Amino acid sequence: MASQNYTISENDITNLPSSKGMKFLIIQSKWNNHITDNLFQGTFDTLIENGVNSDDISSLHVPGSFELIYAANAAANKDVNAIICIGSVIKGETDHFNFICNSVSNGIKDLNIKLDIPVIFGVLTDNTEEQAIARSGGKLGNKGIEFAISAIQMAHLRNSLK
Ligand code: DLZ
Repeated sequence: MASQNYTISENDITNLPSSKGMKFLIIQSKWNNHITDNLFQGTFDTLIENGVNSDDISSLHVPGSFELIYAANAAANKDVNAIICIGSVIKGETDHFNFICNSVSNGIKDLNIKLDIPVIFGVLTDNTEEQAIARSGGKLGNKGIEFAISAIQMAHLRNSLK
């Protein structure tokens, strides 16, 4: 599978410009929190490893991934360089999975068009819990690392366009 060979975490992390002084907001969905806690940790640790001061990382919690959109929009007036939305949607027996995945991906896409702040789509959309575990600190790594790297890259891109 393509994602198994995607090594953004190893390749890009060494080439990132320093992020000292930058501010990041992480919004974490508590649904499937055994997954999102690990994603948060991977994100947080990677920001710190790249020079971000822990005082410059703020966080908010929302009940489920659907609420990430409201929170990111409402928080957009905060003094941050990028917002990282973290969630985990796992397919169940009903169509709810599709509604949530479509709403959240479209909602975050809309925020990126509307807002001046980059909003990172840090939402895992897995068919099984096993897949979610594998991507949140398991055998396929921790996608939180990639969310942080994307946020840093987009924060620098935004600065370069000002
Ligand atoms: C309702 C629901 C379901 C069934 N599954 C998930 C999920 O897998 N991941 C997730 O983040 N949230 C889920 N939710 C909750 C919705 O995101 C939302 O919180 C509720 O529908 C209330 O608006």
